[in-house]
Amino acid sequence: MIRAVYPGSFDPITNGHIYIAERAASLFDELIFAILVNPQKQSTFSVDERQSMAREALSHLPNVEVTFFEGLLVDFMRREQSRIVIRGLRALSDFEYEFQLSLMNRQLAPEIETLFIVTDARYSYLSSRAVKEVFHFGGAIADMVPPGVFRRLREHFPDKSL
Ligand code: COD
Repeated sequence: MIRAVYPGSFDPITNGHIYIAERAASLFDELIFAILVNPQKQSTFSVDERQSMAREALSHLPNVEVTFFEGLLVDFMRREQSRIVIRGLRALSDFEYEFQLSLMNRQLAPEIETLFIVTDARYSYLSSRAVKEVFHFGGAIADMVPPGVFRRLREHFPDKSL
């Protein structure tokens, strides 16, 4: 049984994240969608909100479990007995950060491997930050996020609702 972990901030989950989760879920027996709780970093949505949006958006994938973690990813991986980290790549600009992250994790835990899944062209411009910014300035984001996230954004920022 091979279990992989797809970690991220997912603040909030977007259609790009869903695409990567779908592809990873088709490759492994189990996929843990792991949301980072970072007390040092202000997030737009609480961990409970991020979890519930992700659970709703990934409910069509029976082998995906949504959870959260604090602290080092490698410690979480060891607790979950997984050696595979999944990350998504959009463009060359992602590469430097992802490369650094993966080498740092390998330094901390040599048994862990990072696997990259290339996004679909439809989602190559999508990020959680950009979605929130577009929404904030009144742009249309309904095609970029699942319906539950759109709804939560409207609840979170009622004065910005389209
Ligand atoms: N299409 C495809 N993939 C996408 C898209 C898209 N449109 N948007 C984002 N992605 C990918 C990202 O490239 C990333 O691989 C993943 O989805 C998650 O993205 P984010 O932005 O939600 O998550 P990050 O980059 O903030 O996650 C960083 C971690 C939480 C993994 C990292 O900070 C971490 O492991 N922290 C724990 C502390 C630790 O262990 N530190 C040591 C390593 S430095």
